Amino acid sequence: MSRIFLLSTNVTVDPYPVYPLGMAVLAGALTAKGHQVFQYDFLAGGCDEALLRRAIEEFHPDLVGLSLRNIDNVDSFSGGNGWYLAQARDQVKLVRKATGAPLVVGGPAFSIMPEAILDYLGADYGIVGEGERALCALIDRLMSGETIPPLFVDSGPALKREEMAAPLYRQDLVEFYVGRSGMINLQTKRGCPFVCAYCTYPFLEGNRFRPRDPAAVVEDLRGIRRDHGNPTVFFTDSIFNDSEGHYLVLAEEIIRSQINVRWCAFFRPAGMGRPELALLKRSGLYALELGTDAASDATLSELGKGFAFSEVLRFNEDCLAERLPCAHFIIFGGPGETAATLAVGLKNIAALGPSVVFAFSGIRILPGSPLCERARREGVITAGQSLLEPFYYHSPSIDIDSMNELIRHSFQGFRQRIFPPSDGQVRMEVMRRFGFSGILWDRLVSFAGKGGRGREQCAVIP
Ligand code: B12
Repeated sequence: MSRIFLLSTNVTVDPYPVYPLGMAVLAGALTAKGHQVFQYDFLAGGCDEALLRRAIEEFHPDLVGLSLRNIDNVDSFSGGNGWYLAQARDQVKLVRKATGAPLVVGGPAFSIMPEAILDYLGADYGIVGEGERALCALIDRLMSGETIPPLFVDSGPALKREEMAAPLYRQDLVEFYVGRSGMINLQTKRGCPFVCAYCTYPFLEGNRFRPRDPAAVVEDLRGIRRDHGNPTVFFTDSIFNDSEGHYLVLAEEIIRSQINVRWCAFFRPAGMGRPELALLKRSGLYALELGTDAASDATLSELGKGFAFSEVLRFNEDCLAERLPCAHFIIFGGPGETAATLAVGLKNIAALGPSVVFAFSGIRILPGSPLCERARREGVITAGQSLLEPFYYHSPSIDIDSMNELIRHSFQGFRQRIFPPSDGQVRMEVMRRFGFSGILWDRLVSFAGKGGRGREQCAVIP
C-alpha cells in the first residue's frame, strides 16, 4: 500500500473559504483501499511554503495528488487578481523541492482544460473527472512499474452510487472552515442533464443525475454532527432540485433520521413549488442559491435555460411565502443581450422584491461549452486562442460600459442588490467583523407580515 500526500491548492476566499471537499472524498476512497493518506490544505496552512515543504518531507510520500478547484473567480472586473493558476504552479515547484515522488493533478478546474493546465503546471500526470476509481488505478499501475501516458482519462462508465466515496473530513480543517464560513460541505448527487450555454457541469460530472444513497448521505451528516459539532451544511450538487425527485427522497430521509441539520444548496428556479419547499424546510433548508442566470425571457432562452422569467418570479414568491431567503445569480451581457433586454431585465429584477441578486458582467468562456463555439463563430475569440487566462464573452450587441453603469445605477441604494461582485465581498467582510458567519447574504432578506419587516425594506445589517 502506498503513502499518498494530498494537497488542496485552493486559496480563494471569494465568496468565502470552502472546505476542500474533492480532497476529502479522494482521501475517503484511498483510505478504503488501504493507502496511507495525508491531507494538506494550503489555505488552512496559512499559505506557508515552509510548512508545506516540511509536511511533505516528514511524510515521505510515494505519490503527491494536487487538487485544483478553481482556475479563476469568473468575475470580469478582477483581472489578474482573480486568476489562481500561477499560485498553483508555485505550489508544484515547492512540492518538487520537497520530494521526487510523482505528482498527479486533478479536480474540477483541471478537468476543464486538462492538457493546457498539465502543461502549464508541469505536473507528471493528470486525471480528468471523478477521482476515486481513476486515482486508485493510476497508483496501482505506477507502483507496478508500468509506464503510463501523462493524461489519464478513465474510460469506464461513470461511478455507481456505491463507488462515490464518503468524504474523510479532518477535524483541524473543519475548525478552520467553520471558523471562517460557519459551514461544511457535502455532495448528495453528481451530474447535470441541462445544456446551459456557458456551463461545464455536464462534462465535469456527466449529463445525468446520479444520486448517492440517501442513507449514506444521512450517515455522513450524522458523522459531521458526531465528530465535528453541528455546523451548517452546503450541499454541493450542481443542481439540488433534480427533475427526477431524488432530492425529495433525501429530504424525507433526513426528516426521518431526526438529525436536525441546517442546510443550503444551489437550485434551478423552476420545476418545484411551495409543497416541495415546505418539505425541504422541514428537513433543515434555511436558504437557497438560485441559478437564475439571466433576467429576460430573450436572454434566458439564448442561454438555453429552459424556463421563463415568469417561472423565476413564481419560484421567488414561493420562497418568500415560505420565509426562505433566496439569492439569484444573474449574468448580464451574455448572448443576445441588447439595450432592450437589459431594460426588461432590470425591471424584472425589481420585481424580485427583498430577495438578494448577485449580478455579474460578461461570461467566462470555458472550452467545450456551447458558448465557446458561439464566441468562435462570432469572432469574439479566435480558433486557437488559449483560454487558460480568463476571457469573458460580452454580447456584441451592447456597450459594456454603459450596461455596467445602468446596472450600478439600478441597484444603487438596495442592499440586496450586489454589483459588481467585489461589492459583495466588501459587505461580507463588514458582516464578518460584526461577528456574523455563514453564507451571510441570507441576513439581507427581510420578510413581510407577522414578525417580519416590510417587503420593500432593506436589511438590518450593513
Ligand atoms: C458547489 C460549488 C460551489 C459552491 C461551494 C459551496 C461550498 N460551501 O462548498 C459555491 C456556490 C459557494 C461556489 C463558489 C465558487 N465557485 Co464553485 N462550484 C461548485 C460545484 C458545483 C461543485 C464543487 C464541489 O464541491 N464538488 C464536489 C466534489 C466532491 O467534487 P470535486 O471537487 O470535483 O472532486 C472530484 C473530482 O474533481 C476529482 N478530484 C478532485 N481533486 C482531485 C485531485 C486529484 C489528484 C485527482 C486525481 C482527482 C481529483 O475527484 C473528486 C471525487 O470524484 C463546481 C462545479 C462542479 N460541478 O464540479 C463549481 C466550480 C468548482 N466553481 C467554480 C468557481 C469559479 C467558483 C467561484 C470562484 C465563483 C465565485 N466567484 O463565487 C467560487 C470559489 C469558492 C472558493 N472559495 O473556492 C468553477 C471552477 C472553474 C473555474 N472557472 O475556475 C466550477 C468548476 C464551476 C464552473 N464554472 O465550471 N462553488
